[in-house]
Amino acid sequence: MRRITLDEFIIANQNLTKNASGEFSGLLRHLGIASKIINRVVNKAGLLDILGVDGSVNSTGDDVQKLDTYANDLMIEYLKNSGICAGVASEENETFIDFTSNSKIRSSYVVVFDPLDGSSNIDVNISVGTIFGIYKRLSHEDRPLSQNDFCQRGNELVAAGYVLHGTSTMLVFTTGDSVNGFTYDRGIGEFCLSHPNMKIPPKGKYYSINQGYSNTFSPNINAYLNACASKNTALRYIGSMVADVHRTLYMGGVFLYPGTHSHPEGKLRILYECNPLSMIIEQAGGISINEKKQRILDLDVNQLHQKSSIIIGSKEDVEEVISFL
Ligand code: P6P
Repeated sequence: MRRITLDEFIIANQNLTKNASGEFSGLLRHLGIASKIINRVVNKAGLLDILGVDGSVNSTGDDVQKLDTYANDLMIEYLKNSGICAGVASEENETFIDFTSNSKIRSSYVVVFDPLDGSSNIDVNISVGTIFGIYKRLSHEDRPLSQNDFCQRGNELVAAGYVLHGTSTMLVFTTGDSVNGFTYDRGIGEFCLSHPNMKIPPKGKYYSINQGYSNTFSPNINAYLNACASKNTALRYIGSMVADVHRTLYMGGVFLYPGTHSHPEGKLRILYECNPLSMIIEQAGGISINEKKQRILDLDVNQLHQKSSIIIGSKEDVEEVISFL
């Protein structure tokens, strides 16, 4: 049986979601187009002299990979030219970008994204991905955007998703009622529904953490790690959050990035890493909290690049971690 495409799915469900506007559906479609173009370049990066660092450092101190810059520029261009996005906030940009200031754009939505999460893995051909979240703007459509349009709690997201460039390329997103996965079919150039209504197993067999920092984790986290070791629990850690969380969604388990000496509040950014992935995992039946046991989606966001610790995954696995906190 023919699989339905992303466009067909969006149109078929446009009447079901609370954001039924065609504008919102158009935004999802444009994110799909930008992802296909990023995918084309990611898949032949070694042939394009587009690997490696471009010599700059981003707003959170990470070396910017050439492909980061490419993916970032592309996401900004496609979302701006869509005419249905009021502005964006990206990991790669210090401040947000207001598309309305010099054009007729009067969109109700803004998009936050990490254009290529895990990009330090690009040169060694390990999975990377784009993470995005969509909010309704708070400011009036006749007014310029402000930082408040972006610094919204995760539970205000109207949609969240990611595109994972791995052995296959998958787009996984939710609009708040279910999580659906689409696999990219290069033969027809379309994302096709391959994983409808994804649910995270209540418990998995992997925990995922950069154990190399264990001498800087809290005693509670180390007590949990010792318990994992005593049960010979398997560890899987890719160093690309989008890939580690996707495996956790699909197979169950828990991903942890606790506070460390270099990142006491945690390293991962709330706006465009923790919140979108937390919405996905919660919609799939999982839990996502910080090391203080606060729900990630409830955290106040005061800065675009604000960081948090995160413990995200299967209900039973996260509850086990909570028992050590
Ligand atoms: P560490 C990638 O740079 C990233 O932002 C996430 O994708 C990933 O989970 C994390 O950092 C890896 O950090 O400190 O383990 O190298």
